[in-house]
Amino acid sequence: MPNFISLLCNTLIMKRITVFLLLGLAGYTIVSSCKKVQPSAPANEAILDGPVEGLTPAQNIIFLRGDVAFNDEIFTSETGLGPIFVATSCGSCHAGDGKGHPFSTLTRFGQTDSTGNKYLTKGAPQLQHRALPGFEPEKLPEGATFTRLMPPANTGVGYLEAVTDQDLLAMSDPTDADGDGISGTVNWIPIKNYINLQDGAVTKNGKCIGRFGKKAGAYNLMQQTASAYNQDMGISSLYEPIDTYTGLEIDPEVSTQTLNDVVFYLQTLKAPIQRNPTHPDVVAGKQLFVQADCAKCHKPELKTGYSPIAPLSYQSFYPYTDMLMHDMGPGLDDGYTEGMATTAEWRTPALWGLGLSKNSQGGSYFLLHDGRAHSIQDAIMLHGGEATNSRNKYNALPESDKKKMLTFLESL
Ligand code: HEC
Ligand code: HEC
Ligand SMILES: [Ca+2]
Ligand SMILES: [Ca+2]
Ligand SMILES: [Ca+2]
Repeated sequence: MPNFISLLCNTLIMKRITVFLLLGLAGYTIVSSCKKVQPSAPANEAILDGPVEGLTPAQNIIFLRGDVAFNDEIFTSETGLGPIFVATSCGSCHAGDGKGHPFSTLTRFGQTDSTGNKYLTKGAPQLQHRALPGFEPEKLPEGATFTRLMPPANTGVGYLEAVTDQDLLAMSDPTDADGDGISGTVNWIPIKNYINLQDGAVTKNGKCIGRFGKKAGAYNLMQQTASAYNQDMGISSLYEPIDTYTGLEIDPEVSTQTLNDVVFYLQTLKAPIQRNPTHPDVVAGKQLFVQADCAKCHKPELKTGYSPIAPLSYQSFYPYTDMLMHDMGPGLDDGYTEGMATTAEWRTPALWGLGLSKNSQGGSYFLLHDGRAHSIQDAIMLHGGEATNSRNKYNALPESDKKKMLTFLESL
C-alpha cells in the first residue's frame, strides 16, 4: 500500500510540475506539501485532483491510467491529432482538474432557425481554430453569434453524474408554479446510440436529460469525453467516429479502453473539500447565502442514486448547484443556443472548489461561462434574469455581511 501511495503522490508531483511550468503559480506549494506528507495522502483540501476514498486497489489502477491519459497524453499528427483541433490534450484546458484559463477557452457559434443551427454546413457549433500544416483552420462565419467557454473544473463530476433524473425533475419548476421568479428547467437532448442510460432514466421522444457542459448539452461523462476527444482534439473513437474535417467516418484514433479509463477517472475524482467550515464568518456567510436566495439555484446538498462504484452510491454531497438551466438575463445572453437551451440560459455551475479555482487560473479569478468576472463579487453582480432578486438582496447587504458571504464562498 505505501508503495501505491507514493506512486500516486509521485504522479501528482509530476502533474504539479507540468501545471507549475504552465501557469507558474501554486504548483510549487502543492508539490512541497505532497513531499511533506509522504507516504500518507497529499494535502487533501488544498488540491482539486485525487481520487475519492474507498476505491479498491484495482479501481485505483484504472484511476491512474485515466489520469495519465487525461493529463499526460499529448496528441500529435502521428497519434491522430486534427487535422483541425482546439488543443492537444484534455489536461491543457483542465490543468490540475481545475478551471481553465482565458488562453484555453473554446468557441461555439451559430444561431438557430427552423432547421437547427444555421451554420452547421460552416462547421458549427464548435470552432476548430487550429490545424495541422497543409489544412485550413475554421474561421467564424460572418454574422454568426458565438460564445467563448471557460473550461470548468472537473472535480466531483462523478457525484453529479449519479444524481437521478427524478431528482433533477423534482427540482425543476419550468412554469414557476411557486411564483418565486425562478424557473429552472432541464435540457432535453437527443439520445446518442452509445449512451448507457442510468437505471430509471426519464426519456421523452427519443431525448434524455442533459447535465454536463455550460448549457447541459451532454448526458453523461462518456458523451462529454467522446465528444471532447472528437471536437476539441480531432480524435475519432468507436463512439464519435466522424472526422471533423472531412465529415467522413474513420477508424478509432483513441481506444475504447482509454475512453473507459478517462471516464472512470472523471467519475472518481474526489469532491473539493471545504476549508474552515466552522469559522464564524463562514457559518454566518452561509446563512446570508441562503437568505439571499442563492441556495435556490446553488443547492448546497444533493444526493446520488445507485452507482456501480460503491463510494458514489447513495451519497450526500455538497456541490452548490441544481444542475438546471436558468435564464440569466440580457447581460449574460451571447446569442448562442444549444439544444433547447436559449441564448440567455446557463446551467447553474457548482460552487464547490470556487476558492481554489484561481490556483489553476494563474492566480486570478475568471468566473462565469466566459471568464468575464474577475472576482466573486463581480460574478454575483452580473447575475440577472431569474437571479435578479437574489443579486439585489446581496447588493442591499451591509459591507460587513457582503464580506462574510464572500468569505463563505472562498471557503468552498
Ligand atoms: C479546448 C479546451 C478543452 C479541452 C481540450 C477539453 N475540454 Fe473539457 N471542457 C472544456 C469546456 C470549455 C467545457 C464546457 C463545455 C460545454 O459547455 O459544453 C468542458 C467541459 C468538460 C466536462 C463537463 C464538466 C461539467 O461540469 O459540465 C468534462 C467532464 C470535460 N470537459 C472533460 C474533458 C475531457 C475528458 C477532455 C479530453 C478528452 C476534455 N475535457 C478536453 C474545455 C476543454
Ligand atoms: C436563478 C438561479 C441563480 C441564483 C438565484 C443565483 N445564481 Fe449564481 N449562477 C447561476 C448561473 C446559471 C450561473 C452561471 C452564469 C454564467 O456562466 O454566465 C451562476 C454563476 C455564479 C458564480 C460564478 C461561478 C463560476 O464558477 O464561474 C458565482 C460565484 C455565483 N453564481 C454565486 C451566486 C451567489 C452568491 C448568489 C446569491 C447572491 C447566486 N449566485 C444566485 C444561477 C444562479
Ligand atoms: Ca484525427
Ligand atoms: Ca467545427
Ligand atoms: Ca419557482
